[in-house]
Amino acid sequence: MHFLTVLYTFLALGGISSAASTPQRRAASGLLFNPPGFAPLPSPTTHRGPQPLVAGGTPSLNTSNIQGDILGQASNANALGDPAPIENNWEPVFVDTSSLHGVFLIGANDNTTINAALNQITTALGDSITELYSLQAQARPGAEQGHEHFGFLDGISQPGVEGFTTNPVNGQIVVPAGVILVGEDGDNAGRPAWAKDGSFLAFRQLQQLVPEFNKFLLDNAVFVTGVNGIEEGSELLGARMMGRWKSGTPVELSPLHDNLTIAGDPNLINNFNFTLAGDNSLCPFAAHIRKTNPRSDLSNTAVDPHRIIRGGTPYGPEVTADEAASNVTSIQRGLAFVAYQSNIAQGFQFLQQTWANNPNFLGHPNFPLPGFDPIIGANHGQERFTQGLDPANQTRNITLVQDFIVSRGGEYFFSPSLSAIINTIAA
Ligand code: N7H
Repeated sequence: MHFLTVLYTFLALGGISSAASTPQRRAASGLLFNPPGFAPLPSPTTHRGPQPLVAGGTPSLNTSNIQGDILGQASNANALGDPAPIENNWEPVFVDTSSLHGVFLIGANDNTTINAALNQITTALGDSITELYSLQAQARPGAEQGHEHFGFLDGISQPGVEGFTTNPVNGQIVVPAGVILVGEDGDNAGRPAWAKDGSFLAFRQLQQLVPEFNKFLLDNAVFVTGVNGIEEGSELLGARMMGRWKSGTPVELSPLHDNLTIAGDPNLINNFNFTLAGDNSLCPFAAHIRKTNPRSDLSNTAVDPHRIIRGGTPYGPEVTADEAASNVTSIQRGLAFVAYQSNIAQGFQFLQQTWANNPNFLGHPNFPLPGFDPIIGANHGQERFTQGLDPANQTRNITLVQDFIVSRGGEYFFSPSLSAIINTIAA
């Protein structure tokens, strides 16, 4: 589903117990927060993430160790590859999160509904909450709806969840429910019982430098027989960096040109593995979708624990004529990245740190090292090398001297199940 408008509102909460028993409070099912029961903070000096709710009336709950998850994102920025110091790039609200306690994600098809929902929340919770930051996201207009700002269709590949996904589309791998949902089969982290069926949320505000990205593609266009002209060569480079054409068609199935028949069929668009050529001639090992979901390159048991459900939405306006003409971004736009998983260390963090930022992954003895994920791979703002993007020359090193995605920070939250909200948190 593509939301026309999504508003992300970051809040500090205080005196939550005063509102906790009202019916309106129970209706606030979008509340995401770092809750009680996940309390053992490493130390006041190292913890930079959201504080647990400690308001009176909070049930006393098992405090199992989940430190890997609740260390805040700011303390994690270096490992994620963000440039230092984060103060230079991050939104201040994410740099010092000492009073950031929660986030509401509000999605609807129009602004009136969004504003009504926000109004309902603020009326119900009154002065027990303070809005610290708000990010207005929205689907892109017209034919670009569902596409992110670089122009690629997003949200195609999501794992199915065992016991919940009844009719997976062709090619959709169904993972054990515990990969996404706390306390289900496959999640052995030992969370408190009330947290069952909740999910951890990794939020990132990722700016995209669209004019710069487009210029890079034109400057570095790649050519093979049948691909003619700078436009086709630059489209091909973009598709090989992503692993999909802008329509969503995987390059593994259609390596040199887009194929709208595949793009238009939900049972074709995600129905592939990376073994068709047994190498990277169809899809580079470095491609974003191969780095973040290597599919049959590895066994299911090696890939499944690292699957995430993504729910990001673009934010910011369309590229202006001035920006397109100058190839320089002057207005911020990007992706309000949202990922759900039962364990952030195994999900979002692992994908970013261990696969996307690791030039040796996915190494193959017969091929040159892939280098960084050319879309999201991060090297503290320094240049990143990639190989295998040029189909005519597998050892050509295409170095990315600038990041086209710039982290503006983020935070980790816990999204409780509706029954946890009703029966435990608001009880
Ligand atoms: Fe990525 N993009 O539009 O450029 N991503 N991503 N992502 N991403 C995917 O297959 C994008 C980011 C994953 O199962 C597609 O649904 C952008 C982060 C995963 O085959 C496109 C940003 C992380 C997949 C993009 C961004 C991931 C995936 C293809 C930031 C994790 C599924 C559409 C601004 C750390 C792979 C699709 C699979 C797909 C884009 C960020 C992970 C087009 C713009 C930070 C797991």
